[in-house]
Amino acid sequence: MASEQVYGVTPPISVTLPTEAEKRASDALIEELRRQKTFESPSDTDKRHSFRYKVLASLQEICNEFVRKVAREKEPKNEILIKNARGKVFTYGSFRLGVFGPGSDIDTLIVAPKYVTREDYFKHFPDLLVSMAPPGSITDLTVVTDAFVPIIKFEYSDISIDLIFSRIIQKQISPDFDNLKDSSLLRGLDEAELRSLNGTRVTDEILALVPEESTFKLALRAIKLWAQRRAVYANIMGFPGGVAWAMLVARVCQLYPKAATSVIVNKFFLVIGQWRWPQPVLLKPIGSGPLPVRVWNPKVYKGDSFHLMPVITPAYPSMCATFNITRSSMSVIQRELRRGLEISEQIMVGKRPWSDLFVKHTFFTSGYRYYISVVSASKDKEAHKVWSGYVESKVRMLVQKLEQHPSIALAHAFNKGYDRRHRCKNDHEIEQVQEGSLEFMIKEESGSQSGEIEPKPEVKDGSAETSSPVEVFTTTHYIGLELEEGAKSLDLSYQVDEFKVLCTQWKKYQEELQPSVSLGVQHVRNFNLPDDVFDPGEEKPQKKSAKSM
Ligand code: 3AT
Ligand code: MN
Ligand code: MN
Repeated sequence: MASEQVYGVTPPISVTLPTEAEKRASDALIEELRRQKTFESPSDTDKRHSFRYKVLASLQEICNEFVRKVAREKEPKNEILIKNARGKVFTYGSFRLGVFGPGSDIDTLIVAPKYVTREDYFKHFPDLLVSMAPPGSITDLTVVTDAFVPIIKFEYSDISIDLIFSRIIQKQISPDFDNLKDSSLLRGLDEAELRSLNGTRVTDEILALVPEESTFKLALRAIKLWAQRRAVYANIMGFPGGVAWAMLVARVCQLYPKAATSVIVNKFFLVIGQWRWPQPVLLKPIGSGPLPVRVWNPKVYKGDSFHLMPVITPAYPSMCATFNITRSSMSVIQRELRRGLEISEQIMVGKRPWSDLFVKHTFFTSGYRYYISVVSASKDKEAHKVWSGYVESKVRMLVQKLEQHPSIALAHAFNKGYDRRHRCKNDHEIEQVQEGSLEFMIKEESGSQSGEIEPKPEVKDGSAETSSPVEVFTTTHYIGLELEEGAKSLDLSYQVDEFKVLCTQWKKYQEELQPSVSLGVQHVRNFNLPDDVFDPGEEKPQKKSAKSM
């Protein structure tokens, strides 16, 4: 008997083939995913898909021209080098994984020969891009040189592109160079370059490690939709991100190599919900490699032993994709996995529809009685991007401090921040906005998300208002609090102060951003939550009247 390939670090749990009922459940699931618009509408998907490949081909051409330009600049006499100068465009993210949806961007990576540096990339690529692409097709070009992964972002004929860069230590890129599997390609690279190559390497490994790609992709679409609806999708806020959810689904596919999509989704909730954390989820044994770089290992690195739900990337150097998970987010995730199991069990026996699985979260409607809001505010749009991004990346730290408070059982950070704009007439109004007031908020008209809005005509009311109104930008994060039974006091000033110190210690805050930005942290009762966190038809919690006692 020919032995079949075993995927993963243990033998499968079951190799049974799908039953008719399971196949029907898969069809119903795909039907529901369509209804929920996780696929592009079939009418124009082919057209758009071929258009995306045209955009990628154009980027490949621009990439080659860019490498040639650097070759000419650095080795003007080396004709052979210039003649063979080319780079290679790879993709990663949801496009590479095959779970591209209507709101997705295309995540792309440029790989260049060793004489091309990141500095060259940032110096030449943006201009070449604009001059080589069809006139007017490149918009919203943003260059972020000092990020964890340095990146150029833009829209190419309304397709969002994330473009990152790495060189490899080779004099030339051969015309048939088409994958990044070989770990020795990582030799001689700096950390940013390693991270840039990592996205594609991890995606490719995941795809290579699942027994049936099409089943994996459909199941992943379902789990991504579920995680987004239930607000447990967001790396930065302490939940798994796209890559981590993909690896979790991939592991379940390995354990049920022949199963139908519906079964994978159902078993996902079973297997991941009952996982014996902190045992890591691995798609293959953790490998060693040629570099003196850190590979995830809780026996060697104390820090790694604190990871609560480790999900480990398969490509060398293996890392934990879920190091952000906190005690609270873990219990929220587990609560959602239990819910998912309960509902999917009933779906599998025909007692409930798939739509029940994807019902929106109730974080604001019936989640908590007490919330904390974290408001980052700025008077300048550009400064606000920087400041709100930094504060967002620290909200998890506040969560961890709150978790330690004796009166708090759980501190649940909502997975997204709320961006708002306000128009203030004086310093007093600005202060109120900074402290969380929404009294001066500019109501965005639907359809004009970022368009400038005409200032309201000034109403002369006799009060002395000399300067013109200023616009204030805020981003607010909400943390729901579950109190310990019988908890009385809720003095969080120590935790809040520590958090503020943490944010305002930032060099960039001290040297550039202050005093045009600020940070406010407030208590909010559920009945005082702002209207805009509720969808039409959702019921806002009401204050219980004292008389009803
Ligand atoms: P979409 O379909 O685009 O919504 P996606 O999975 O492609 O889902 P992203 O485009 O946000 O998600 O991210 C693609 C990959 O880029 C995932 C991760 O490996 C990397 N990445 C994204 N954001 C960050 C970040 N802030 N730091 C490091 N890596 C990131
Ligand atoms: Mn993407
Ligand atoms: Mn992206």
